[in-house]
Amino acid sequence: MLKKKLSIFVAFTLISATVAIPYIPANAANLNINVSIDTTQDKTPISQLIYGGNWDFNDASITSKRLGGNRMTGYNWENNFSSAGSDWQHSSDTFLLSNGNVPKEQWSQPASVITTFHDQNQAENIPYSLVTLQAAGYVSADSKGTVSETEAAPSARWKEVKFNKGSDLSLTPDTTDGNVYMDELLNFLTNKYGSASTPMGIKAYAIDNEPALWPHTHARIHPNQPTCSEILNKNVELSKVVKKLDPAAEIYGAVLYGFGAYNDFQTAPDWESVKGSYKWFLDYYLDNMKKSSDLEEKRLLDVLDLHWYPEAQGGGLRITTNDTANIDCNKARLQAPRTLWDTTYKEDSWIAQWFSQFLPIIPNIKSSIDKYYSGTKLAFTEYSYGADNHITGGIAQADVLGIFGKYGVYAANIWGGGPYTASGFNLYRNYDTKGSKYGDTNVKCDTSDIANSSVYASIVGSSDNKLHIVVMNKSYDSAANFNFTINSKSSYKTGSVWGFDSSSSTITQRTGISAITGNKFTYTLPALSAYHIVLEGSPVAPTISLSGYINPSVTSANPSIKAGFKVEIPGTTFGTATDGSGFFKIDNVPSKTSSYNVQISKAGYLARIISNVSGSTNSQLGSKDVSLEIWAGDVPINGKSDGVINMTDIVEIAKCFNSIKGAQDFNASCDFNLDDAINMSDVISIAKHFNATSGSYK
Ligand SMILES: [Ca+2]
Ligand SMILES: [Ca+2]
Ligand SMILES: [Ca+2]
Repeated sequence: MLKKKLSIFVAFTLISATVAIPYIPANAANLNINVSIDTTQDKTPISQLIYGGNWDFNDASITSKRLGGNRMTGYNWENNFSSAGSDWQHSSDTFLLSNGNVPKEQWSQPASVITTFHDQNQAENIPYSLVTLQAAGYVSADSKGTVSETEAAPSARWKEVKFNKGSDLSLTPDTTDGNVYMDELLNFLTNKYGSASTPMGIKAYAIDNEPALWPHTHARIHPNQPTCSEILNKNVELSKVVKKLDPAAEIYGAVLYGFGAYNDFQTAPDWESVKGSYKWFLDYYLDNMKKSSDLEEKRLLDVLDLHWYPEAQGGGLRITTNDTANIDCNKARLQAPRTLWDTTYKEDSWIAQWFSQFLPIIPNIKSSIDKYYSGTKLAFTEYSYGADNHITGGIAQADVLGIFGKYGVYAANIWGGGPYTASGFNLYRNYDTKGSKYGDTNVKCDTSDIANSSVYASIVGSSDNKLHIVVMNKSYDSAANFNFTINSKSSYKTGSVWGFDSSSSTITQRTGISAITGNKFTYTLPALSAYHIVLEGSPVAPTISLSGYINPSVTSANPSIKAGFKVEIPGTTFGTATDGSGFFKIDNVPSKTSSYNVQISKAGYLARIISNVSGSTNSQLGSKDVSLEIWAGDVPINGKSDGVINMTDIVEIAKCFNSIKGAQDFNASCDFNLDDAINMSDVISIAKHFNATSGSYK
C-alpha cells in the first residue's frame, strides 16, 4: 500500500521528457451536454492557495510554494546537509543546497536552503511559503554520503533534533554540539523575515513529512514504526514552539502520505488501543489536536495537511504514471478526480474496493473536521494525477483545480509538473498570457454529463458582470456541444474563449461567442479539450413581483367567483387577472425607490386601490387566509363605474330585476353571485356596503 512517489531528482529529469500524443479520431457524432449555471447560488470563496506547487515548473503561474518532501525530514538547518533516505542510498549530502540553487558562498550559512527558497518566492511574487520543520528525531550531521545500517541514529552521522533549546536562542547556532533546535530555527527565521503577519514573513510551517513512512523512507533516522501517540505528541509540542515564536504562522499537520495513513496511520502499533469509536486515524488526530489546543487556549493545528496520490487504475496501470501509451489508463485518469467529490463514482482501486465508506474523499475528510475540530482548513500539499505531458494529465489537472475551488480546499501543491499540467494551472491563472485569472468566488454550476465533462464557474468578488467558465470535454472520441443556460443578475452578450487540446499544450485563443440572447448559448469543444470561457455582460435592471389573494364580498356556489379580477398598476402596462383561487402575481415589475399603486377591479365591483406598495421589494398583498376583500355593488353604466355604491346602482339592478341569463334585459354586471339570475340575493350583496366609495377600503 505504499505509494510510488517520484523523488525530487527523478521528477526534475521527467519535466523535460516529451511523450507522443496519440491520434484521436474525431468522426463520432457530437455529444450534447447541458450546463446550468446560477451566479446567485452556492457562492463560496475560492482559496487562492490551491494553485500551489512544490517547485517551479514550465511556465505555470503558482500562488504558493512548499519546501517539503522526503529530503526535508533529515534536513539540518545549522549546516544545510540532508538525508536522501531510501530515495537514494540513505545519502547524507549537499543535495538541497545544489538542487535549491543556493549560492555557494551561502552553503555554510544557517538555514540557507530555507532562506534561498523563501527569497526566490519573494522575487517571483509568490507570497506564500510553506516550510517543513523536522520532527523525526535526527538530522544529517555531515555530507559524507551513504549512511550504513549500523550507523543508524543515534550515531556520529546524526544530530539529535530538540524542539526547545532551554537556553538563550542564538542567530549563529553551535554546529559542534550534538543538537539541532527547532525554536532556534524559528527565532532565526522570524528575526530575518519578521512574523508571518508581515509581508516578508514565512507564512506556514509543516510538522515534518509523511511520518507513517519514516521506517521505509528514513530507516536510518527512525527505523521503528511511529505510534499514533508519538506523532500526536510531536505535532502538539512542535506546534507550541512555532505558536510561541510566530503566533501568526499557520501550522500544517500531520502531512500524511495517503489513505493508509488517513485510515490507521499505516497500521500503527498502538492504533487498535487508541481507536475507540473513531472512524479512522484522521478522527483521532483531529480530536486530540483540538483537546490539546483547548488546553493551550490557542489553535495548534490550522491546516489538516494530507497527500493524495490517486490509487485509481485503468488498463492495469495506476493513473499517476507518466506512461501514456495505455489508453484505458488515460481514460481512467480523466475520471479519477471524481473520487474527490462524486458520491456516484467508484474508481478501480483498492481504496474503492475495501474502504468505499470513506469515498468520496473530500466530503468524508470535511465531515471528520466538522465533527472533531471544526474550522480546521484542508490542504493537499502533495498530489499528482500523472501524465504531466499528455492531454489527459492536463485535463485531470484542470479538473482537480476546479474541484479544489468548488469544494473549499484551502491549499494544494502539485508534486510534479510538465507542459500539460502547467496549462491545467494556467487555464485558471494566466489563460491569456497577460495574467488574467479565473474568478475568486465559486458559483453554482452543474453538468448533465459527469463522465464526459467537467464544468466550473466563478465570478470576481460579488459582481457577476464577468462570468468565468472552465469547461472540459473528457470524451476521447467525440466533440461535444455544450448548451449553457445561465441565471444571473447580468445579461451576457459576448464571450471570449481560450483553451488547450490534444494537439498542443499551449493555451490559445479560440472562436469567440457573440450575440448571446436570454443568457443561453451553445459552444462546441473538440474531444479531449479544456477551455476557459469569459462572458461579458451588464447588469439586468432589477425587477420585483407583486402577488396576493382577493376575495369577493359575495357568497356564491360558483367556483369561478374569485376569478377574473383585473389587477393592474395604473399608469403602466403591468397587470394580470386573478385565478380561480383569487391569486394573482405580476412579475418583472421594474424596481424603483418610490412606491407603486395596485388597482383591483371587475365589472360590478367597487374598485380597490392598494397604495404605497414597495417599489423595491417583492410584496404579497393579502394571503390565502387574510385576503383582500372586494365589494360588490358598483354597477357600470355605459361601461363606466362611478366609484360609489348607491341608489344609482340599485336603479341599475331594478332595470334587470328578476331576469335570467339569456333574457334581453339580463345584465351580467348585476349578477354578483354568478348564479345566472338577478334577484334579491344580488340586491343583498349591494346592501352590505351601501354608500361605500373606493376610499372606504382600509
Ligand atoms: Ca547545534
Ligand atoms: Ca355606482
Ligand atoms: Ca344572482
